[in-house]
Order: sequence, then structure tokens, then C-alpha cells
Amino acid sequence: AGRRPLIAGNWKMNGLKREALALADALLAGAGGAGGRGELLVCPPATLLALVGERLKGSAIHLGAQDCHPKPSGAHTGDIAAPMLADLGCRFVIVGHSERRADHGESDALVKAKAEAARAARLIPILCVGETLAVRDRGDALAVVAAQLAASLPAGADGETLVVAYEPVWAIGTGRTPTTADIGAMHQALRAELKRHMGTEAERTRILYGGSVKGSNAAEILAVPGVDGALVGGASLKADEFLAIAQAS
Ligand code: G2H
Repeated sequence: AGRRPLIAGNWKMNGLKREALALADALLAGAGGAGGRGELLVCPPATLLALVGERLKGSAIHLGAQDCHPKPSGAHTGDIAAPMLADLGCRFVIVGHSERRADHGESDALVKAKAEAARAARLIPILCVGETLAVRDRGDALAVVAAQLAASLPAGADGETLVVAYEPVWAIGTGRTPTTADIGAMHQALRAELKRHMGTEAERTRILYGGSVKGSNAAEILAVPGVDGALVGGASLKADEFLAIAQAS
């Protein structure tokens, strides 16, 4: 329904200043000629946001962060608040990535609070959901992921102020991807769940796929009905791979 694809690079905990600038420069050099309909976004680690943000300023490549705290400020040593990210020029912030849910025990309730904090700071949360292999093998993936979405959805969001990312945990960094039929079925289930909460705004909300997306499988994945872009980890660290994914959008 006219949703512009979003191709988002999640750099995770990778990169020092030099290589980050080299990657940003290579993306800037290639982005113009890359083709594809997609909007481009990179999410460097927090330490690189200011530097990469400066370099990308005025370009068509958006800046995003990988996490935020649910509170706008306060005594939370080591954490980073959403207004601080907005202040650096971020437009987006990933929340609820499975690595944070696993490494830091983040619950749906916390993820929801983070997504609401992001929206309050005028950032667009990229809300990640996805099932484990055990859940997939049990045949419960659609129901479990829809419930996860319902429990972590920020209040009041519309299609412009929310992005959802479906990332099956067993496909992350493993080189394994679900079948296109499974991806399509999940995206359909997630949009139906969004409809229950957001009504017609669900049709305007982008739902990305993430998990081992690379240049060679991007066209097939991005062609699945209901897939409105990709959240790319490993392949986003190589400019030519990321640009190839953008080209396929
Ligand atoms: C899933 C994805 C990016 P990768 O975590 O969020 O990573 O593309 O390396 O599987």
C-alpha cells in the first residue's frame, strides 16, 4: 500500500572511528547510483553516532541508534536516553533486538517503554520481534510472535512513527533464513495484529524482515508480499553488500 521500503543497517558492536568513516564514505559514494526504492538507514554503535552523523549530514542516508533507555534522563549510569540520540541527529532507534532481549533480559514491557520513550523524543522505534527455534519447531511461531508484538507495541503509534522488524532468532547471523512462504505468513500475521491495535494505520506501518539478509538473497526476500524492507546485520558492515541490498529494494 505505497509503503516505501526501509533498508536498515545494524552495525551491532562493531567498528572503530577509522573503519566507520570509511564505511560511511563508501555508502555515500555508492548510495546515489545504487538504485532501488528504499530509504537507507545506518545504526552504528553509540560511540560512533556523532562521528558518522556528521559525515552523513545532508545526505539521503538516515542515522539511527541500536537501543535507548525508557527514561528521558536521570541516574542510570552507562545508559543513553532517547532525547540524547535525537540531539545527535538520529531519526530511528532499534528497540527489543533479540540480542538485547537475551543479553540483558529485556522483557516485552521494557521494550514497550523504550519504544514509547523513543516516540516521545520524536524518534521512530524499530520494534524487533521474533521466535526461537524451539518455538518455530513447535509450530507456534505465528501466535508467539504476534503476542510479543502486542505486548511490546508502543501506545499511540501510527504508520509514520513506528517500524516493526520480524527477526527469527534462529536466522540471526547463522546464514539460515526461513522460506519466503514462512516470511510472508509471519508478515501477514503481524499486520493483522497491528490492525487490531492501530486500525487502518497498520497498512501504513512498515514491517521489515531481518536475519541473514545479504546481497544474494535480498531480491527474493524483499519481493515477499508484506515485506517492507530489511534489517541487516553482518552484511551492513560491507558497503558493496549493503548497497546491493538497497538496489534490490
Ligand atoms: C539480525 C540481523 C540484523 P544478521 O540481528 O539485526 O543480523 O543480518 O547478521 O543476521
